[in-house]
Amino acid sequence: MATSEATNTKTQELLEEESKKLEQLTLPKDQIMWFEYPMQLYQGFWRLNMISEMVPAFQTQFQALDTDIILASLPKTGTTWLKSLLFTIVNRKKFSVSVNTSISQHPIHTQNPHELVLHFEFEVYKNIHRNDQPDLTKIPIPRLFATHIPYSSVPESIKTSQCRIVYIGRNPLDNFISFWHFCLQFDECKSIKPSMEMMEEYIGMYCKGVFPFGPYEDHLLGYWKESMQNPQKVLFLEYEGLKKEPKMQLKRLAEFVGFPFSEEEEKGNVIDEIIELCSLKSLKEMEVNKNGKFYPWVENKALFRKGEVGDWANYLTPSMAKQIDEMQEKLKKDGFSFTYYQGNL
Ligand code: PAP
Repeated sequence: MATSEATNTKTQELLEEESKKLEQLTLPKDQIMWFEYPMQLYQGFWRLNMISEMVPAFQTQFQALDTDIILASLPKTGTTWLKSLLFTIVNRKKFSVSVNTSISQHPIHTQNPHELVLHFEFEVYKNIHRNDQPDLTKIPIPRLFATHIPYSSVPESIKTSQCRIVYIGRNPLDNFISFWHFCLQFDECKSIKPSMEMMEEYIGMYCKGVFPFGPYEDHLLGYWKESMQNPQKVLFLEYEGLKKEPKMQLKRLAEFVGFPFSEEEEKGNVIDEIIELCSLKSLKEMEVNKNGKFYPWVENKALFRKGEVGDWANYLTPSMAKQIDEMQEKLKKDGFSFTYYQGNL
């Protein structure tokens, strides 16, 4: 059997096995809607139906290289920001960030960060339904990829190879508010008139883990535990930490991915220039992010909102905030608490 046929059969088998398991579950078997998008429980997390074929294809077909760098996150925790930082750090010899050279030639000016670092389950495997396997041989090394899939479900080769994973976590209150605003920007949701009742309903789902790639605590703890047991494999970053101490966090990131800043670079302006180039203000003003559209269902500009820590306080009632904040208690039971977000309820 040809390799591609064999991998397609494996993908098919995995899909069938999962649908049998789902039939036996007492949990909701039917699809549940997250805004206008149906999703189903798959291997313990909520998978959007739009990626139902891409996920098993990624799981069965992807072969990690030791040099790969994989960014992992829940949606709305700082993925776009980290993609821009990672791409800029790793490629700084090829694409200078110095203001003395023509900075506008940097790819970040013409491509949204999601285009520069592709998500496995949305982009890399998107044509798999046509049996069209991606050709990953042309991607420059180190290959940069991203995923929202929880650690327990990433392909074996990611776990067993020497490739590195950078995870970004964010406090659940701001994560929910960011998610809420983002989803209302989907083309399909523009006619929705949001109300407090609707927000309450979505908070209920979010807290039960019923949202794309949730549950929240399983996702965060899965990667965090791996980062504790295997610190050379997974680097755990916090959105709030990147906001508070960007320089220090960038140094950690660059070192972890094998592109440390030299003494000369540290003395010069390189780190500050990367921070500036990838800042929310800078990305927001770029033409590609003001008027472009990378994902078919949403405009690029929806990816850049306020980028503030504590913005939840402008939207949530005290009881809503308390409900979401209880998720931090779940994290504490497993020994996790945010370093940079103490919460102030
Ligand atoms: P994604 O999962 O759709 O890629 P993601 O990038 O993880 O979304 O999260 C978007 C959040 O990051 C938004 O937060 P907010 O809604 O609270 O404002 C967005 O504004 C913020 N963000 C995007 N780019 C940056 C950046 N360069 N610096 C800081 N925050 C950013």
